[in-house]
Amino acid sequence: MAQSQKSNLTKLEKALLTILDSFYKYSEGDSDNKTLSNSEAKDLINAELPHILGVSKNNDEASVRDIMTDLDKDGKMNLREFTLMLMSLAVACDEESQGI
Ligand SMILES: [Ca+2]
Ligand SMILES: [Ca+2]
Repeated sequence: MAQSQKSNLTKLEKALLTILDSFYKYSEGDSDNKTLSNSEAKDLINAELPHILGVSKNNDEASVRDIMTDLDKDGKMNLREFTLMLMSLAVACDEESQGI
């Protein structure tokens, strides 16, 4: 997308691009740049979601595995699984703010 188009984007459109940027920033840490490994997911969660989903650096990666949405059970999180995790988090945040 051209820079001139980007500046006209709505807040929600920018948020969607931020999700993509965040995914690829961390997914490209190893040879499989289309998925987040357990270690990449841990780095992403600690750096980008510390207030909503902070995982203690002292925790082993089992806690990250519990958070990861791994629908196809391949031990990695692809973009589809990542976005589903984020949407689940959004619903959880909404419910928490409403005291549900
Ligand atoms: Ca990767
Ligand atoms: Ca997976």
